[in-house]
Amino acid sequence: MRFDVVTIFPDFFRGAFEHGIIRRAQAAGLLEVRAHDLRGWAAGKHRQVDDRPFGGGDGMVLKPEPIFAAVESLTGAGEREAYPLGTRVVLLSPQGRVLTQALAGELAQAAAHVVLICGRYEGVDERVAERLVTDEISIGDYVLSGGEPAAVVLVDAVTRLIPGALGSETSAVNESFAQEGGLLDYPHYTRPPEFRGMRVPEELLTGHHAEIARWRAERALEKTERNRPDLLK
Ligand code: 9D3
Repeated sequence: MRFDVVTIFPDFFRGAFEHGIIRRAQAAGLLEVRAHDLRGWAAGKHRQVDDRPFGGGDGMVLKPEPIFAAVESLTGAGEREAYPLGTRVVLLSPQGRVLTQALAGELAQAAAHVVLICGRYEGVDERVAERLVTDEISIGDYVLSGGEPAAVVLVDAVTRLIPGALGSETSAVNESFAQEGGLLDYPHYTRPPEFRGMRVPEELLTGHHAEIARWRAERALEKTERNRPDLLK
């Protein structure tokens, strides 16, 4: 699987893909991730990537020409219908559908090449969404300054679902259950059995598997009721 991130802040991604599972998946040849400077596709002496909005208003809008040139050079096509099979062009924007574990799974399964376009606060010329974008995606209902943090989140969530990217395949299956209508995780403890007056729950020290399972199920339900009552609906 290949990710190409198109951004006006390529330095934001320095180090972002050099840790943990993303690094391992790249080393194993399962994944390639590159961040590209949108300015490299901008024309003219000033390499201008943005301009003032028609109709007025604050701030600047990302111009269509450099983004079309970027997508054309990365996919070989200048319109959605002509992309090679398995190509997705994602616009990260607050107007997108919200990223879920199910959507991450769909991308991991169906996509071989994902181009991620990072928007900025002021916006992206709508003709990009109209002609180029296959998926407009948000990572949640809060305001970011741009799509860059969202691109890192998406690459992380999708990469862990690429077959072979995780140590064990079972953990990905368990996790997707835990966030798609299941419960939140139960609390975890390790040594020492007492730390600053806080004791590890007795049930976990007994070695009785049925009692441990019951304790974990109860605590998971308790935590879900407290932090994510929406998941119990
Ligand atoms: C004034 C209206 N705002 C839209 C709701 C403007 C606006 C806010 C933030 C326009 C762009 C942005 C920058 N954010 C992103 O590009 C972004 C984002 C986000 O802000 N939240 C969650 N997911 C994403 S993905 C890209």
